[in-house]
Amino acid sequence: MMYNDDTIVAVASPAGMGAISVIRISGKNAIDACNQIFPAKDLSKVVSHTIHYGHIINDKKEIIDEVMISVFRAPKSFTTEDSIEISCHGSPFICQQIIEELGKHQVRLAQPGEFSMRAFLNGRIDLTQAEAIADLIAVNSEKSKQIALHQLRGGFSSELSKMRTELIDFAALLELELDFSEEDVEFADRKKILNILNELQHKIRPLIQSFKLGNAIKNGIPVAIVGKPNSGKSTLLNALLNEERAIVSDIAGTTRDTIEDTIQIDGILYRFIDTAGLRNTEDTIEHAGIERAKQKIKEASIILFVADINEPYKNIIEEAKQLDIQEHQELIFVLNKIDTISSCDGYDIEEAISTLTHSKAIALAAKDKTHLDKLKNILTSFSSSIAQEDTIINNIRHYESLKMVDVCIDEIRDGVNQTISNELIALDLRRALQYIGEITGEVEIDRDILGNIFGKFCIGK
Ligand SMILES: Nc1nc2c(ncn2[C@@H]2O[C@H](COP(=O)(O)OP(=O)(O)OP(=O)(O)O)[C@@H](O)[C@H]2O)c(=O)[nH]1
Ligand SMILES: [Mg+2]
Repeated sequence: MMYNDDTIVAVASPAGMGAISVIRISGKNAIDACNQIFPAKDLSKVVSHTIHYGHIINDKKEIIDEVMISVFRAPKSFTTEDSIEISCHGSPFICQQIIEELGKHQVRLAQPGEFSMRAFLNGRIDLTQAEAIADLIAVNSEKSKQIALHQLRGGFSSELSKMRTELIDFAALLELELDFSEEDVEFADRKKILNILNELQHKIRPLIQSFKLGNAIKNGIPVAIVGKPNSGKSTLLNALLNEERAIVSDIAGTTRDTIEDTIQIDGILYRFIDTAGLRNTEDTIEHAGIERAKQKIKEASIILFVADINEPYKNIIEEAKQLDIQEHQELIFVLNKIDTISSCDGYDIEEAISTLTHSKAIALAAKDKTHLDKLKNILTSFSSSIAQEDTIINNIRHYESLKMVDVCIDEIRDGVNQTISNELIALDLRRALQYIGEITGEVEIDRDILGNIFGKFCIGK
C-alpha cells in the first residue's frame, strides 16, 4: 500500500441495510468531487465542520438520495486531508450508486485501513494508536476497551518515547567518549550507564509480561473446568454461560471433547473450557479427550476443579494434587451438588479444604445455580488486579519488538561489563532504538509491515 494524495471513498458504516449509511471521502479532490454531485450548495465555500442538507444527483441530473453532508477541511480531519462524510439512507444500493458517481470525478475506492494509514502517514496518529483503533472496533469487553482507549490516547506511546529519550541520552554519552577515544577518558560513568540500563529493563519487562495478560483479556481469560466424570463440569459450564451449551447426563464420560465459550463477567471476558472427566479408561476416544483436558489445564490461567461434595474432602485434595498446577495458575475448588447435603456441612467442607490447601474453595449447586454468584465473585477478585495495571500490551507486534529491545539491553550491559569497545556497544544501542521506533512508527517501517497492519482493518476505516 503506497501513500498517494489521490482521493478515496468507502462506506464507513457496516455492510447491509440500516437507517443510515455513512460514506467517507478523503483527499485533495474530496470537496470538488462532492460538489459535482451535490447541487444544493457550493461546498467549496462552506466553513469547515459544518453539515449540509441536499440531494445527490447523477450525471443525468436524476436524484439518487436525500442526504446530509459533513465537511472537514484539511488539516482538521481524521486523515488531515480534506474530508467529506455523506450520511445517506442505509441501503447498499444507494451507497453503491453514490460511490459510482464519485468514481466519475477522480475518486477511487479505498483499500482496507487506508483512511487510518493516511492518518498515520500524515502524523495524525502513531502506529500503536492506529492499531488501537482496529482493536476498539473489535472490542468485546469493558477491559479490552480500556486497553484500546489507553493506547489510543497515546498512553503506551508516551511510555515508549520516554524510554527512547533515555536511550538517546545514553547514546550521547557514549558518542562523547568515542570522540575522545585517543585520550582514554570516561565521560559515561560505567555505574551510571548500568543504572540506566537496569531502569530501562525495569520498565520493559513488565510490559513484556503484560502481553500474556493483554492477550488473555482480548481473547478471554482461559478458565479450565476439570474434575472426575459426573462431578457436574458441563452443568457448571452451562450455568456460567447461562445457556445449554454442553450435554449433561448422569452417564460418566459424557463429555469427550473440550467445549469452549466466552462470557463477560464484571467487564472482563472469560473463556470457559469444559473438559472430559479425568479417569483411567480403556476407551481410546475418551482417552484422547482426557489428554486434551490435560493440555487445557496447562494453558489455563484459572482452573476450576469440580468435585462432588459427597466425596471425602481428603480424596478431593489428593486428586487436585495430581493436576500439576503451576505457580502462576489459580486453583479454585468447586464443591458441587451442595443441594444433596445439608448446607451447613457444605461450609465446613469449604473451610476444611481452603485451610488445608490455601486455595479458594466454594460449595455450590451448579444445577440450580445456588452460590454461583460467589464463584463469579472469586473470579472477579482474581482478575481485579488486572484492571489496575496501567499499560497492558495486547499486540503481538509490540510484544516481539519489546522482547528484542530487552535482548539488546542485555547485550549492551554485557558489553559495558566486559569493557567491549564503545563502537560495538553503540551498534547494539542503535538496534534497540530501531526496535522501539518500529513500535510507534517513529523510524522508517517496512512497507510490508505497514500493509500487514492496515490490511487487517475494515474498509472505510
Ligand atoms: N443434585 C445435583 N446434581 C447435579 C448438579 N450438577 C450436576 N448434577 C448432575 O450430575 C450429573 C453429571 O453432570 P455433568 O454436568 O454431565 O457432569 P460432567 O462432570 O460434565 O461429567 P462428564 O462429562 O462425564 O465428565 C448429571 O446428572 C447432572 O444433572 C448439582 O448441583 N446438584
Ligand atoms: Mg461433561
